Amino acid sequence: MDFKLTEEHIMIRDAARDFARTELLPGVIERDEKQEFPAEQVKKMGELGFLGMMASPEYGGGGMDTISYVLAMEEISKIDASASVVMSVNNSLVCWGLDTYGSPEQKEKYLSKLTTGEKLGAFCLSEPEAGSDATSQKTTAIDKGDHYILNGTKNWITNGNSADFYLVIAQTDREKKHKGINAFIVEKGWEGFEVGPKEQKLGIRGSDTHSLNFNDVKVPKENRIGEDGFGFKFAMKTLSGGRIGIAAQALGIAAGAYELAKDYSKQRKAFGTEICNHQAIAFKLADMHTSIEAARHLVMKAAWDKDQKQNYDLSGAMAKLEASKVAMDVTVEAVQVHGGNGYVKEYHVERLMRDAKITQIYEGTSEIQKIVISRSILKD
Ligand code: COS
Repeated sequence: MDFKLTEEHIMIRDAARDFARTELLPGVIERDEKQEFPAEQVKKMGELGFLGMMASPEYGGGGMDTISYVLAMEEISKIDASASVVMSVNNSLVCWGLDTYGSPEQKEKYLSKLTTGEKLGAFCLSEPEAGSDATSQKTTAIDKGDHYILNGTKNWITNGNSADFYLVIAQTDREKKHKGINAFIVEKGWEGFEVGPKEQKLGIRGSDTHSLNFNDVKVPKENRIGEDGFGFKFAMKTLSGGRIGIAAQALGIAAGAYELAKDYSKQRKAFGTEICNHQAIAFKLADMHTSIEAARHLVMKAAWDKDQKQNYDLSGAMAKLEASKVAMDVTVEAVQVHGGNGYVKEYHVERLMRDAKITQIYEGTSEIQKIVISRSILKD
């Protein structure tokens, strides 16, 4: 067992930390307030290789391991969780899905543009009536020979308006239930494809979340991913890895809030001394640090499992379940340590608290993670 990071890992982590501090921190409060997508910053993330970290170098990716990816995700999330969700979706749902299951032609045409940030991706599984119950897809893709006709609505889609390429899950044959589901690559601008209104959100307000409407959209057959009927497995496999990214995001939100609270406690004075000298505050910091370290071990273990080609459905679900809980607990405490200042925007912790909540919801709610975990531990 070796808990040491390699020099390369440290370099990647430090590069992400520098980027977050110099490029994302300025303006993060304003973007949150105005619900403004960090377009310029995302472009730079693409140029620096943060949008296709694990993808094959042959298609412009960084060819890095999952440990590198979660280290970078944590650093970006400490500062700006709206930017890190863009990074997470593009890396672990869209690029990974295409790299692993796409045809050489799909990789050439789509993946090579997504890894560099020239184009942005979105992953479209959720529907108004199919979020957790993912097999109940109402969106249909009817086979018309050399193409499919896509109809339906997708909800809460990250990068909804900013994306160029969308991986869309749809039902081709209802009788076959989940075995009749397919995944397709759909391009923005295709006839019949409309981006719906932007959601007004509690947190990650800089990311743009939209519903999408597909009205008789013609999708060429070569844009189906994998064999006929592979779509549900594709979604599940992809989300298993996505959950490691979101776990890293939650970890970063928690760690960012903790670092702010620790620094603040060393400066703020009450009753004649810095507040960190009061046990009431010091014990909070001790609890925060301990729970963050525990979550970090789960996140790293899940990333390691993935890198070692071991099954990571269970470890990824546990990492997401725990890290997202820690993100909620720690950010609430970070606001408390800041007292009145914690409740105002310029101290950042109130935003991190709002951002934390979504990590218990997207890419599988905490309740879904418990289904995955309990089924896994009970099966033998
Ligand atoms: N990898 C590969 N295949 C998987 C899988 C995984 N991680 N999880 C499930 N499957 C397969 C199953 O093996 C089964 O296929 P077979 O019939 O060929 O064996 C199929 O998918 C259906 O699985 P299951 O019967 O377990 O389906 P359920 O309806 O019970 O749902 C859960 C399973 C709840 C785990 C699934 O629906 C889920 O993850 N839901 C949440 C989706 C989500 O994250 N939504 C958020 C939107 S994305 S932001």
